[in-house]
Amino acid sequence: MKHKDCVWLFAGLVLSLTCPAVYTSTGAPVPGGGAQVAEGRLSLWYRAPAKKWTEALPVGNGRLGAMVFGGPEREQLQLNEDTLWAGGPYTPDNTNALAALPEVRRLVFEGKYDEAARLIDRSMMARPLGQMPYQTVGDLILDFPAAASPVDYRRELNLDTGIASVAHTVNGVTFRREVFASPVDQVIVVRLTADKPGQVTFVAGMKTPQRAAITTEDADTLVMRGVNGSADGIKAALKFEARVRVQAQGGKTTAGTNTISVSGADSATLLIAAATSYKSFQDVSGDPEAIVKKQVAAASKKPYARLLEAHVAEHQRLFRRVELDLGETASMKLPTDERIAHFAEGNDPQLAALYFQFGRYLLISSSRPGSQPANLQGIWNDSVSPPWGGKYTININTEMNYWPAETCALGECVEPLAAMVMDLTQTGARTAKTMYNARGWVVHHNTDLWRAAAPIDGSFYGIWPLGGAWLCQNLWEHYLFSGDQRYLRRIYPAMKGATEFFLDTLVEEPTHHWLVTCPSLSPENGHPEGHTSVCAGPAMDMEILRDLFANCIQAAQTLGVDEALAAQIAAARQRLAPPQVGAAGQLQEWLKDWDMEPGLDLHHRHVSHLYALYPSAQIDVRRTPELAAAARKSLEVRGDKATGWATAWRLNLWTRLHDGDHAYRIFDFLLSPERTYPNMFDAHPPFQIDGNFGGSAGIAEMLLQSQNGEIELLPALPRIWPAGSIKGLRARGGFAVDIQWQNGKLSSASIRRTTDTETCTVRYEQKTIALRLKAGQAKRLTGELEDVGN
Ligand code: FUC
Repeated sequence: MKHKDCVWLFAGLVLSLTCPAVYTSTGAPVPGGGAQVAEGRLSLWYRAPAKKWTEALPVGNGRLGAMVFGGPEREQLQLNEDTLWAGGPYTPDNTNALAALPEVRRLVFEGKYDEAARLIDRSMMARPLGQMPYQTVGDLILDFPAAASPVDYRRELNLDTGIASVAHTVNGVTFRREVFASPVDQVIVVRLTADKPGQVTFVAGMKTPQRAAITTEDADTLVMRGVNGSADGIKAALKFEARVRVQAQGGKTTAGTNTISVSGADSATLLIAAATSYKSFQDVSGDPEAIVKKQVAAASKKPYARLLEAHVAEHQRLFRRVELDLGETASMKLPTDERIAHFAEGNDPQLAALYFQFGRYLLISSSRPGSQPANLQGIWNDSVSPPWGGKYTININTEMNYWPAETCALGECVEPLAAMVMDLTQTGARTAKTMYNARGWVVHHNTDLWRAAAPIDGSFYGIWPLGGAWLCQNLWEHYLFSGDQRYLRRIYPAMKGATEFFLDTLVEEPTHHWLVTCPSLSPENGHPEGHTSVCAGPAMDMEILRDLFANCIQAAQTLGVDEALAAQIAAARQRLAPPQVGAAGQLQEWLKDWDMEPGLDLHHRHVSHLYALYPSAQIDVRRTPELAAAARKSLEVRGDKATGWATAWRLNLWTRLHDGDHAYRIFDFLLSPERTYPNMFDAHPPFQIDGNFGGSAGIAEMLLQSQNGEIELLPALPRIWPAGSIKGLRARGGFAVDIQWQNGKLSSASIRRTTDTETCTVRYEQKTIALRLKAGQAKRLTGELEDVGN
């Protein structure tokens, strides 16, 4: 019998004795190692080094990222800096668009969709037709002396501390590596130790696919100076520099032309800094050398223990806000890759909790105040031309990245998204004026570091003007959860500008005289009248605009501004095309009932028209049961299995239909080797991080929803998790919520007020209770929703 079989036999035995599962509390995790890590509750761990990039482990501080491979003889740290993208400031707006617009609209309303698409392709698309890709810095390589078969190898990522580590033993000496990306000191730190003196020997070097020179300085520092790539005819405009200082304790450190060698040291600390000359989407005059020199000099003055302590404290300030316990089984003793491979067997609830926390870890590590927002790969990318450019695809993907932010108590992580939207109000105003002669701002289905806003990739994908409007919804959610009026004042111009663009560009469609977008499309889905997706007024557009307009009116009222404008917005909102139920009982994706026509891709990955069910709350099982039934029908037709992010969207949608078991079936697929790599990164495939974030959001939605003015406990609890607890989830209005359940039923809950909102209504199944809370007060509720005080 193989070792693995033994473990499974053991697991089965434990299960049969303790069925359904061994439930324990989450316990207090130990920074930097210890029992918690060994038990694997909050760690991903492996018995072998990473062979592929999707096996390596990610660390990040929002701005800097590294993928840690963990080879005993060769360590590879693939490095990223979040402003290293190709190109430079550019203006892609097509000046022929405005003249073509009336003719495009005429063709669409006459049903000549292919002709309209051809005209759009000729006259309205961005120049260049693509945007700039996100690019890798390169790699730090550490070569260690060849070792005769290391034993006791273990590689791990501790989500609670944000430390990736490697340990192995060679000839009786145990070596340990720790790697973290400090949000406090703005460097990636590598610590190399051995349990016997004088054993740390290695050569550090770098490599990169960029145009760069690698040299050494000061006998202990590696320096990579380079420039970014050009792309699609846009010239490279960025300088970048990466700097690695090697501080060895004991032994001998020597510099070669492009390597630093350490021999016979007791330990060593490496400080990695990287920066580019990017200051903003229109300013590339930064001095990366000055930045990285300063960062390395400042970090060099601190002992390793202080760097570590500051990093762990800042990471845990965010990470520890939420704890999830779904029960534990013997499966959790297995390495993470084996657990993923066996997840579908249904006896590893703790892996679901780990996946949930991994999504939170990734958001903390790829999106912090001051950094760029998380892109298609978060911050981790080993290529100069990654899939889809590693950009911001905003017809779903970027929005999904931020779905877990509010519910999972990571509201600060939205800040880079808000900052990007404020940039887009500037570039998008140029696009709105040039292409549509409209007020406000517009951005189509993609953007990049340079905040390009024009339609790209051809009419089939690109002529969709709702990207900015949808992003405003994410920003609004942050207000709903935080109640922060200063923040609302800051983002209001973005909401107002997005709205004004549509007040100027909505047109009346000839049949019902509804106000619709034109030209537009239902993201990436072709319709049956022609070979195009181009159409007028797809359901998703109307749904997003219903939200945008309502939120803009509410924001104006809250801030006491723009009364006349609010009235205009309300009038336009009334005239938007309404949701329609088609002949098959489905929610119509388009103005016309095209959904079931022959030749359509019934299982298309995008489920754009279901935006109204999630992330929006326009469709709801209790308030709009007919529309909810239609949405369910659409969802059934689309099916459960899709690309990573599209699977995660379906998961969230089923939670809103309050069908926990169906949601779980989808989650089960998401956390299968088909959709999850060994390092737990989501597989579109290829790697795309949105599925991770959508997955975490989906688990939160199973346990808590608050979109209806009520805090609903366990709205979609799957039967496979009969007992468990969650602490620290957030509800709209600004409440922190803890929930415990047993035998599939609520056993107790606690609601804590975190903002100015004093009252809330809590629901469990058919029961509700109204609570009034003082500032900071928490109230405990029984499983029957009885208020049992503080
Ligand atoms: C949209 C999706 C694709 C992919 C890309 C980045 O175009 O339709 O599946 O996720 O974005």
